[in-house]
Amino acid sequence: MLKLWGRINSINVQKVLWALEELKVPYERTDAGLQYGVVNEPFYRKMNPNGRVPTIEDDGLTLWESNSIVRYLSAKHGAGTLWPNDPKQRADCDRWMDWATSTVAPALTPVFWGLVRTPPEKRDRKAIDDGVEKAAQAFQALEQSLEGRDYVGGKAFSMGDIPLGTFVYRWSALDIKRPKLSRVEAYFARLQLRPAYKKHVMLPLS
Ligand SMILES: N[C@@H](CCC(=O)N[C@@H](CS)C(=O)NCC(=O)O)C(=O)O
Repeated sequence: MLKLWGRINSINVQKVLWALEELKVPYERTDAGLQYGVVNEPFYRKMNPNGRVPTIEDDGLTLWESNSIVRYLSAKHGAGTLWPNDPKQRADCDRWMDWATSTVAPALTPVFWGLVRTPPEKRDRKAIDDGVEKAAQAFQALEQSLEGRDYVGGKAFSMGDIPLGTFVYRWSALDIKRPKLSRVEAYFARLQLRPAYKKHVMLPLS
C-alpha cells in the first residue's frame, strides 16, 4: 500500500491527501514534520534529503515535492479525469500548479506563519502586510482568468485545482482584508462541494 509521511496541517501534505482521496487510492500515513519530528531521522533523510514533508513511497518509487506527487498520482490513477489526456489541456493545468507554488505560496506563506504560527508580540507586521497585498494581486489575476471557467482547466475539475485550491482556502480563512472577487468566491464554493476538499483541506488553521 502507498505510504505517506507528513502532518495533516501541512498545506503540501493536504494537496497529496486531497489527491489520494479524489483518486480513491488507499494509503497509510505517518505523522512527520514540526512537533512530530521524524524528518531528521536517517531513514527519512535517505528518502528525502530536504527533511521536509510530504514524502511518499509507492510500488518501489520514493517521491517528494507535493506538486510532483499530485502529478504522479493523477497520471497513474486519473488519466482522463485529474490528468487531462490532451497535452494542451494538461499544460494549462500544469501552469496553474506551478503558479500556485511560484506566485501564491511566497505571498501567502509569511501571512499564514505570521498570523497563525507566531505569537502577536513577535509578528513581523510589514512582512504580513506585504504578503496580504501580493496575495490580493495574485488572486485578482485568478479572478480574471476564471472568466468562462468553472475550474482552472475549464469545465472539469483537474490536478490543476489541487495546489491552488489549498491556497484559496487558506486565503479565505485568514483574518485579513481581501478584495471582493466574485469568480474566486464561486470557485471556492464549487471546491467545497467536494468531500475530499472539506475533509483534508478545510481544517482549522494551525
Ligand atoms: N516544495 C516542497 C515544500 C515542502 C515543505 O516545505 N513542507 C513543509 C510543510 S508545508 C515542511 O516540511 N516544513 C517543515 C516540517 O514540517 O518539519 C513541497 O511542495 O513538497
